[in-house]
Amino acid sequence: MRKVQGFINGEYVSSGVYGDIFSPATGELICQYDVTTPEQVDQAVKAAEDALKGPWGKISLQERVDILYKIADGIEARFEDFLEAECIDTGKPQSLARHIDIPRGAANFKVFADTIKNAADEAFHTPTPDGTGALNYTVRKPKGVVGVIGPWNLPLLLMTWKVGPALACGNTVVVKPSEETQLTTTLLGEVMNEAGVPKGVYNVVLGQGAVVGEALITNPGLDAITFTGSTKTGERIAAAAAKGIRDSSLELGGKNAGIVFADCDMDKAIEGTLRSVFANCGQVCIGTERLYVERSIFDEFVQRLKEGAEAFKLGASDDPETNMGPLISAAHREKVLSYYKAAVDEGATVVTGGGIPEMSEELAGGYWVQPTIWTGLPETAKVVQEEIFGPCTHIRPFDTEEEAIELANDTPYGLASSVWTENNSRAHRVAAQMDTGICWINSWFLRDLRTPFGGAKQSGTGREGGHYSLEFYSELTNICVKL
Ligand code: NAD
Ligand code: 6OD
Repeated sequence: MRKVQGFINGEYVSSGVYGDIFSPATGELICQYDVTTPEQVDQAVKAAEDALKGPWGKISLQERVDILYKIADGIEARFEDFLEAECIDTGKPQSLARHIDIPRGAANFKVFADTIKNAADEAFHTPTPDGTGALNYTVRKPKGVVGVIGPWNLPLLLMTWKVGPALACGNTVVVKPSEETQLTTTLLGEVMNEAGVPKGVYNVVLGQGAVVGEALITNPGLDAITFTGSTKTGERIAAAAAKGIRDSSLELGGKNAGIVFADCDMDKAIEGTLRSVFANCGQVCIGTERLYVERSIFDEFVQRLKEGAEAFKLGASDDPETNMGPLISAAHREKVLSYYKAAVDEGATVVTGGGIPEMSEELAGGYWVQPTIWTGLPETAKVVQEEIFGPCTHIRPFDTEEEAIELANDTPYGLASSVWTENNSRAHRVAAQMDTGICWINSWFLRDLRTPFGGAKQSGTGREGGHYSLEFYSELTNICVKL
């Protein structure tokens, strides 16, 4: 059986206390991880503090950039190892992780190496009463030790999305991956050593959020906390960060809407919506769980989405035919199934799915659910209001553009939205009125890592990506020179 250990000061460490990891695909015990003790969390933070004072704090920007490129090269060189680890942990199809999770793991280091290398900082010539003036310019410095806490849905992608810019800005990190998915975060320790990252710059602690996560976020040695996960945990992170006035970046939950106008390209809208609802078995924070479709095309759209949903091939991650995996855990399946039941209890028409699929004997113990579509519910229904994080969506007809915008925005969340129309004016007009951090027009999850990413309302605070990440991961000193 696989064993996973925390990574502190450049070495894998043991505590002798183990936690279990079960395969999402089969339900079998597949891995044991070494639960990091509170003393080891302190050691990890201390190692990160010391590394800031050591060689990492002294190397040139170019050397740091070169190291970030070596980390990216290291991930690419061990692509198949990362792919296998990510798919064992999550059960997701290799066909998905091969094109999204692992390449983004490498890209997150390259992009932020380029961003920091090309960052231009401000300078101002300031008039003074004596006429000689002053020059103001800014020096960018690391914030210090950054705590990085991630979820289980895109483990490598979302962890490196934070670690890449944090290291680019010269910080050191202590990472706590989700207790469900730790393989790629710990494997990255080997790549860090091979790339010449000094000891203590990248540390990993393992365990439950309520225990090991708490020990990390309450450690006064952290200078900032960057978090991706649920809104509920985000509130706890923000409260912990407030002690000591530490900065936090919070990328949280969503209840994302898609608006489909009658003038859309139907083939593209169906193809894109099948991805936005069902990719990663619906476990994507930017996924579409509410669809508003113009009445004249409603029946056709529902029928075609149903056909697409029923064509998904659920199966083992290494089967090239598989394009949908299981949910992450037994507990998460219970949660998703409770929403499937709530939809029926509240009077939904179940267009497709709604239960547990029949799987082969080998996979029968896994956490599988059917891709599911509902219609006919009021906006007040639980499955229309609350984030489910499963392969499901509710579809409702609308009659006017104004009505669609109002329905889409009527949620406490504000992460992502998508608009499907071939009318350019309408596309831009509607997108600009979406109360979300990102709005895709005729696309979904099309990413340019230089752009701001984050959530409005209860979907988070702050933006990361491109120079927005540099703002979070650096401390600025303005230097004012009297001339
Ligand atoms: P979660 O909030 O339960 O856990 C996220 C991480 O926080 C885990 O590592 C967990 O161990 C840790 N944690 C939990 N309690 C903690 C505490 N008290 N102190 C410190 N750490 C603690 O979220 P999840 O179930 O892993 O992920 C699913 C959620 O994440 C969904 O709501 C989804 O929308 C959200 N998400 C958001 C984004 C985004 O970019 N906005 C991306 C992915 C997932
Ligand atoms: O693409 C990204 O940078 C990003 N943060 C995606 C988030 C996906 C949520 O599950």
